[in-house]
Amino acid sequence: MKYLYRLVLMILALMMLTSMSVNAATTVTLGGVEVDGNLVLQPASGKYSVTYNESIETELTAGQQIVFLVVKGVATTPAGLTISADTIRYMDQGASTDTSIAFSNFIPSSIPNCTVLISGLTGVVGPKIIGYIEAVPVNVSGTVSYLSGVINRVATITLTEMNMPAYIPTSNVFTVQSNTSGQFNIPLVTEGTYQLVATAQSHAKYTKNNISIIELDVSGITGNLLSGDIDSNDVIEFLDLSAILSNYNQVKTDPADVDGNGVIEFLDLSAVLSNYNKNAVVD
Ligand SMILES: [Ca+2]
Ligand SMILES: [Ca+2]
Repeated sequence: MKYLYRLVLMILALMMLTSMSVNAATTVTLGGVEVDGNLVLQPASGKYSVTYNESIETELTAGQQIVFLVVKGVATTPAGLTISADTIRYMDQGASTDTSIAFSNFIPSSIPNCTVLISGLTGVVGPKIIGYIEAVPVNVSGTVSYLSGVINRVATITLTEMNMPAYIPTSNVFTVQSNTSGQFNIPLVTEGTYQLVATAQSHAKYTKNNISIIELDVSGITGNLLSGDIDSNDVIEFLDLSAILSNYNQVKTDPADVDGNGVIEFLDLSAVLSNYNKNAVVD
């Protein structure tokens, strides 16, 4: 009876250990797909290495030829990937030991979010996913135009990831300020499809949809914030005009001072008139 009690305790302890190791695995979202964080490869000096230890004893025998693939895209099963000449970012082959196969110091030809697979295991049909590589963040830059005044007005640029699945609680959001010439630079943007929104005081916002960030820097984005939207409702209309007229020739800090030179005057009026009845620009 005493031994049975000990046996039950040991089994319980083992079960706890097993569940602990499962809980300890973090999940990482790559391209909207949750993957085991333990399988996300970390580069050393820009190079990647991976070792696969067979999961059952008969998968490998010494000298077995194994094909190694790094494929663009992320999926939790190989069926979710497109494996073709266009999507393969690295390919190699090597001979295994009796228990493992290693590929060291490889560099994919480019680094979008990738899935790492091996093929040729005994008893495994088709390739098997053994890891993932995270995309290298890129730089997104461009220039927005607006009526820049003497108060060094700048635009706020917000880049928000679009079309995220509902189970992802938060989207990637990046926010920067432009300089007074409207130039902006957003560093470390991760792969995805984004919406850019630029706002500035007394201007209708500018929106650009479906900016695809894959693996290369994006530069040369241009956009136009229409000046004269004093009440910030993204259309330049009578309310904006009347705000100018009711403050005309006054020296004050007010959104009606479209060009930000400290006085509401003909420059502000002409900004409203030149965009009258126009809506915020969406590209
Ligand atoms: Ca308005
Ligand atoms: Ca002014």
